[in-house]
Amino acid sequence: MTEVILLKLGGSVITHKHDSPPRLAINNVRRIAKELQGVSSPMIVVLGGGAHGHQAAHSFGYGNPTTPSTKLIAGIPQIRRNMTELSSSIEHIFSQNGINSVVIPPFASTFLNDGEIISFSLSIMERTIESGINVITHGDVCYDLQRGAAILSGDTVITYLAHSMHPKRILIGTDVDGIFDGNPRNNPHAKVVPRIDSSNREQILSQVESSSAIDVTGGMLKKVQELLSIQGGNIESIIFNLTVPGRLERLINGKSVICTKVLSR
Ligand code: IP8
Repeated sequence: MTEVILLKLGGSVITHKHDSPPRLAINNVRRIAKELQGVSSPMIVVLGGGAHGHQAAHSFGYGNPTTPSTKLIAGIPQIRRNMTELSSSIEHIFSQNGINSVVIPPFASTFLNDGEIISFSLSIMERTIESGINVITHGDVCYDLQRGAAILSGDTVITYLAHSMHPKRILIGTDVDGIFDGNPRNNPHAKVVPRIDSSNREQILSQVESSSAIDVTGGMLKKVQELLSIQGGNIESIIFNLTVPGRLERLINGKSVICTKVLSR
C-alpha cells in the first residue's frame, strides 16, 4: 500500500463556524488547495464538520445524551445534505487546482456502537489511493446500534485511518497554533506546548479546554485524546494552525512550523 499523507482540515478553517446558514470559507479553501498543489504523495483529506455539520447536528439534539433516537435519526438527511455540500465544494476547488480527488463519505459504509466505530470499509479508499486519486472523507452522521444514529468525528476517522493505513505523515489543521499550556484568550503568558507524550500528557490534558463554537464532538480535548490513543504506539501527529498561509506547505515539505506534536502511547 502506497504511503499516504493523512490531513485533517478543521471545520473552523474551511467554514465560517459561527455563521448560520453554514458558509464555506472559500478563500481559505482556495489557499489550502494551492498549498497542496505540489504534493506528490497520495492524500486522504478528512474534513471536520464546521458550520455545516455541527449546527445541523446540534439542532437535532446530537451531543445531548437525553435526545431520543427518533429525533437523532430524523436529523440524518439534513446533516448528510450539509456534509455532501461541503465535501463536494472542496472537491470542486481541489479539481480547479489540479488535485484529483473523490469524496468517500463514512455514512455509506460505517456502523457505530455507542459512538465507537464497529465497521468501517477501507477497501474503496485503498483502491482509490492505489489508482492515484486522492480521497476526501469527513466527519459524518452514521447509524449507531445503541443510539440509532451518532456523529462520527473527523478526528475519530483520522485515528482509525492512522491505525489501519500506516500514513507517512498525520497533519491536523486547526485555527490555533497548537495545544496551549493555558487559555491564550485570557492568559497572555499561555504558550504552545511543542510536544505531548507520556511524560506530560496527563498534565496537559487537564489544561485543555473544549471549543467555544457549537461543537457536538468535544473540540480540542477530544482531539488530543483521540491522537494519543492511536494504536501501535509512538505515532506522531502534528496539530498546527491552518489559517496561517504557508504552514501547511512547509509541513508537507518536512520544514518546521510552530505546532504541537502528539505522540501516541
Ligand atoms: O468537526 C463532525 O466532525 P468534526 C462531523 O471533525 C459532523 O468533529 C457531521 C458534525
